[in-house]
Parts: sequence; C-alpha cells; structure tokens
Amino acid sequence: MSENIINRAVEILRQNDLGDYTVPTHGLYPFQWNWDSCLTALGQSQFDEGRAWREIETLFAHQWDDGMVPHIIFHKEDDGYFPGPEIWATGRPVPTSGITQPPVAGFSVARLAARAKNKALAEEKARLLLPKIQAWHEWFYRCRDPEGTGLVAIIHPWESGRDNSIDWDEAFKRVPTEGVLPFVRRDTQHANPDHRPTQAQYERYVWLVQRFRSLGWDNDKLHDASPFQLVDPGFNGILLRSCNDLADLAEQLGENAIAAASRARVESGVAALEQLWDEGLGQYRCFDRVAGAAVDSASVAGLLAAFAPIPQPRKAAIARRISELANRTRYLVPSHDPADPRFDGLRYWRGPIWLIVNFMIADGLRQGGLSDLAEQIDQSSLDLIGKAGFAEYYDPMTAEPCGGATFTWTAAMVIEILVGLGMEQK
Ligand code: 9WN
Repeated sequence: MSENIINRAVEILRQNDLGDYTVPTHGLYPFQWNWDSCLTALGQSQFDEGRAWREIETLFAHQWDDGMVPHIIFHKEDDGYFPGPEIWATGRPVPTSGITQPPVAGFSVARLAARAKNKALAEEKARLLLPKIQAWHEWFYRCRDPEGTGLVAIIHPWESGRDNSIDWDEAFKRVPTEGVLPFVRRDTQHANPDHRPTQAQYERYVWLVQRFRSLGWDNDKLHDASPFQLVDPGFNGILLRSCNDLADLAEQLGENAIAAASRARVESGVAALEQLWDEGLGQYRCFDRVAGAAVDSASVAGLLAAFAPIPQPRKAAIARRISELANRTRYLVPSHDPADPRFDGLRYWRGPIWLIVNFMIADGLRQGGLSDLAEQIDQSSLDLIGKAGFAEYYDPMTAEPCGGATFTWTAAMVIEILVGLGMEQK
C-alpha cells in the first residue's frame, strides 16, 4: 500500500520535472517557485540525490546581487499565469519576481547533506550553496529588519507563502487599489474560484507589485515604503531553523565565520520571537509593524514556529493547542482555527490543510520530544492522500481536495514522511 503511494508520488515528481527545476503543477503554476523547490528536493533526494541538488542549485543561480532569492523564476514563456514577468519587470536576464518566499533552503540543504549517500557530491554542493544561503539570510536581516529587532518582516502576502491568510485582512485595509492597471486572472481558469483568493485581494497584491516596481525593486527602499510590513512567526521560525541548520552544516565544513554569524542570528531571533507569544492562546501571533500591534488572528503561522529551535515549553504549548484543534477538525493541521468565524475550510490559506506545513510542524515537534503528536500529524497527511490524492490543499473537515491536482510538494512530503517512518520497506 505505502509502496504504491511512494511510486505514485515519484511518478508525480517526474511528471512535473522540467529537467533542472520542477513546476508545482502543470497549468496553474508553470514556473519555478522558491520554497516549493527547496521542499521538493527532499522528496527527490530519496530516489535521485543528484537531481535534488540540481533543483536547489537552479534556484540559487537566479539569486539577486543583493542576496535576495526571488519567489518565482520565469524560466520560459507561459501566458497561463498571472502576474507574469512583464508585470514584475525586474529587469533580470532570466525574468524573476521581485519578492521572496519562506527561506527553507538552509534547512533543506543541511538535511540533504546530513543523509546523503553520495558524500563527495554532497560536500561539493553544500560548499557551493553555503555562502549563497548565508547571503540570503543576511539580506533578510539587512533589508527586512532595518531597525535590528531580530525579526524580519514580509512586505507582500505572497512572500509568506500563505497568500490570503486571515492574518493579512486588517493590514490589507491599508493597501489601496487606486491606479491598479486592469488585469485578467489566470488562476481562476485552472482552479475553482471559491478555493482561491478574492478579486479584492488580487487588486491589492497587484497594487503592491506596482508600488515596488515604481521604486525600481530597490531593496534599500521597499520595506519602509510598503504599507504592508508583517512579522510572521512561521516565516521567522523557518528562517531561524534554516540559520540553525546552516550553522551546523558550516561547522562540519569548517566554515566557522558562517557558523558563528548564523548562531548569533538564532540566538537573537529566538529571543525576539518571544514578543509574538500569546499566553492566552498558547501560540504565536503575527505582528503588524505599521500599526505597531499584534494581529488578532490565530493562524497556523503561530504553530509553524514550532519548526524553529524555540524553547521546549513553547513547543509543548503549541502541541496542546494543536490537540485542541484536533477536537474541532477531522484532519490536522488546519491553516486557521475553525472556531474563528472567518475560517473557510475550502479557501486556500483561510482554513485548508497544506502538507508542507504539516511536515514542518511535525518535524519541529519531534525535535522537541513531542513525537506522539508528530505521528498523529503524519498520519493525517497520509490519510488525506489516501482519501483524496495529491492535491494542493485539503478541507480539514471533509478531506475535499482543493486547488491544483498532482501537486509536486505534496508528493515530495509524502515520500519524506513515508521514508521517515520506514514504511517503504513494508
Ligand atoms: C503565488 C506555488 C505557490 C506556493 C504558495 C501558494 C501559491 C502563488 C499563487 O502557489 O502562491 O506565489 O499564484 O497563488 O500560496 O505558497 O509557493 O505552489
């Protein structure tokens, strides 16, 4: 049974493989996405280590001179996606978007290296990637934490990877729509519009892109110029985990300066994350830097921070919170608390389950010794696959598959979970 699932997952990764990069799914997302690729490489590495390294190398070949790694690389023309390269107009030789995504590369590269069968290849690739990932991390602290708080902000919801989360609703009231040029969405032609962000949200996504474009994509200006500056605990948690794992890897490779700089980031970041802790809820919450206030929203971002090397009691509290959510949903982990009237089990990041998020939360819990709940989360992921196939995301109540089908990172996570459980041998 699990062997069949792994075979099917490998088949999906191969179908979506364009040689040097993998599309998230054909049609809906015809380019390379940043965090998709880094998580996809984990799955690929279980059957082809060389291919896994290439996925991440291709992404970093398009790193900007200032250190940023863009969220989309438009390797070839395809008018099936909006907004395409002409809207971003970043002026890169191979067009890219002008914003970034959750920096999971440090974690992924360290994991690929740690479990590599081909050690020589792993060392060669890790040595090349290490300074590039470090430059990306430093870019975050320089350009997205200009006041040196220890936490970085995102300046566009797409950067979070949780595009239409309830977390952004209040801040989005500040983002205007005047001057947005007319556009035609393509996502709603590929996926059910009821499962996607609204038109009002898209207008604001585009307004922000136009604003940043008008500033020449100069990262010394964008943070302060953005009406949207959100400190996301999940995003920061991923960055801190990546800094932590990059430090381990750097130490093994004798790159002591990178190791020391990364450790220092972890120390100040983990301490700063405390400011986002909500004792009443038992989880972290986002902070709106422009409003100077915590965001009134109990989203999965505050649970995803368990992926970071946070204190064990924080992980234990998050585990209690997830167990509470388990009483309200059939499957784990919903992207929002169903007790919130704004919850929507079908609409993208406002309720549905995403397997990559499940994977990262479970991994972080395991590191905190909370393996029972981690197993429960893994089991939910596998149940969803068994019931509804390799979808982009799932309704946490009914397991209804939503968004794109035959989805790359969903397949990659299933391989990673099953191999991790040793079930591929059964
Ligand atoms: C915008 C590719 C990406 C994921 C994001 C997910 C979705 C894009 C979109 O798809 O976002 O980046 O057009 O909706 O929200 O997390 O990386 O799978």
